Amino acid sequence: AIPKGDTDTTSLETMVRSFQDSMSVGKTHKFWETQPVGQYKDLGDTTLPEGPIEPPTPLSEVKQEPYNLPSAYEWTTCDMESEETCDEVYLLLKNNYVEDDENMFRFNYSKEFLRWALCTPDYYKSWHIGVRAKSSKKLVAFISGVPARIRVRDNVVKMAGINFLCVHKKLRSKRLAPVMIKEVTRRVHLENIWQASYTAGVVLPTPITTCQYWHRSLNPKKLIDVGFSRLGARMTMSRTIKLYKLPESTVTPGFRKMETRDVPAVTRLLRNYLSQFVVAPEFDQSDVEHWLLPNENVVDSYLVEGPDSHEITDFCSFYTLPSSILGNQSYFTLKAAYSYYNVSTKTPLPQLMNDALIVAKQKDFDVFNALDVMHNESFLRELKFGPGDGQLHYYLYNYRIRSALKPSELGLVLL
Ligand code: MYA
Repeated sequence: AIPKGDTDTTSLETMVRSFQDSMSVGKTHKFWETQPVGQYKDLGDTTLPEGPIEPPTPLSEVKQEPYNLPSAYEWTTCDMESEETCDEVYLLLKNNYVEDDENMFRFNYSKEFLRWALCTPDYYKSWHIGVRAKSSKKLVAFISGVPARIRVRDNVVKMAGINFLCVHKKLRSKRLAPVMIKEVTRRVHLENIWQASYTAGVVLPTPITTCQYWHRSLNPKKLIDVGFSRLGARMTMSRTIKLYKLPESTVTPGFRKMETRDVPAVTRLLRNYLSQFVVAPEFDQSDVEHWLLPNENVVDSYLVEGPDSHEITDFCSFYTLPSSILGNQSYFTLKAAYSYYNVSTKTPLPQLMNDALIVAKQKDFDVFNALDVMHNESFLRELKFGPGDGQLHYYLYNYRIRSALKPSELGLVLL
C-alpha cells in the first residue's frame, strides 16, 4: 500500500493490519507456491542452505516463445525512449497503480522518473513489457525489470530489479499478474540472469525483511486538509505548524548540490558505507552517475565538502514521487520526497538529514518519507518523523536467506 501519515502512533488500523499480515502466512498462494522463492513451510528450517534455490538451466532450455495471454490480449515491448509509449505507460500507472488502503492517494510517477527508473545504462528493452487489448491496442498492463548487481553477504549477484507491475482496474483478479511475472522471468532468463529483487505492500512468500514508512510533515496544514495526517491530540493547527517549522537555509558548512566531478568521491563513500549491510546494491561509478547525480524533479543529491581538504565526507539524497489526491476539491497532488541513500562520516546523520529536510522544504515538498532501513532509525524520531501505516516488504526471487533480516541490516532502496 502507498504509505500514509498517521500521527496517532498506536492506531487500531496498524494493529489490524499486522494481524492480517500475520494471518497471510496461513493463506494459500496458488501461484507463488510454484515459484523458487522462500516458502512459508520452510520458515525456521535452518538446514536449508543460503543462496540460489534452483540452479540456472542451460539457455537452450529456456522457453523461446512468450507465455499465452487470454485471446483478446497481446504482448508489446514498451520503448520507453519513445514519447508516445512513455505517455501510455505513464497514464496506465497514473490511473491504476498503487493506492493507500483507504483509496485516498495514488502514486503518480512522472514520465521523467519512469525513464530514469527504466532506461538505466545497460537496460534491456525486452524487459519493459506491456499487454494491449488486441482490438483497441489500448495498454492494459505493464511489468518491468532493470539489471542490478546486488550483494548478499559476500556474494555479488546479477539480478533483475522488478517494478511497476500494474493491471488495469477493469482486468483485476483474472490471474493476469502471474502470466506477466512468468513472462518477465522468461525474458530475464534469456539474458542468463536467474535472480530478482522487488518490493510490495502485500505479503507474499516470503519477505527477507519488512520495513516501515515514516513521514516528516513539511506542509502540515495541507497534509491535514487532505487527510494524509491528523491533528495530534491537544494540538491546534498553529501549534502544529510551529512544531514542523524549519530554518530557511541549510546549516552545515560545505553542504552543496552534488555535481558530475563528485562521482568518483561519492562512489567511494557510498561503496564503503554500503559494505556493512547484509543486502545492498554494488554500485560502480556509472551506477552512481545514473542513480545519484541530480536529475531535475527526479532525484536530488547533496554532499558536504570539507573547507580545507575539499574531501567529501557526507552525502544525502531523495527522489521525487508525487501522489494524486483522489476526490479532493482543493488539492490534486501531494508532493512527496523519499529518502534514498545517505552517508555520514563527519556530519552527524540527524544534522545532515535536517539539511535534507530544509532543501526539500525549499523545493516545496509537502512531506519527506523514509523507511527504517540502514541507519535511518538514528534520525527519524529526533527529526519529528512519525510512523505511517504503510509497510513495505522486500523480496528476493530464487535466492534463499537463512532468516529474515532487520530493516537496519538492509542497505537497499527500491523505487
Ligand atoms: S509491487 C506494485 C504492484 N502493483 C500494484 O499494487 C498496483 C495496483 N494493483 C494491480 O495492478 C494488481 O492488483 C496487481 C495484481 C497487478 C498487483 N507482487 O492477476 P491476479 C499475486 C507479486 O488475479 P490482480 C511491484 O511492482 C497474488 O498473490 N505478486 O491479481 C513489484 C496472486 O498470487 P497467489 C502479486 O490483483 C512486483 C496473484 O498475483 C502482487 O489482478 C514484483 C493474483 O493475480 C504483487 N504486488 O493483479 C512481481 N499482487 O495466488 C514479482 C498480487 O500465488 C516479481 N500478486 O497469491 C518476481 C521476480 C520476477 C523476475 C525473476 C527473474 C529471475
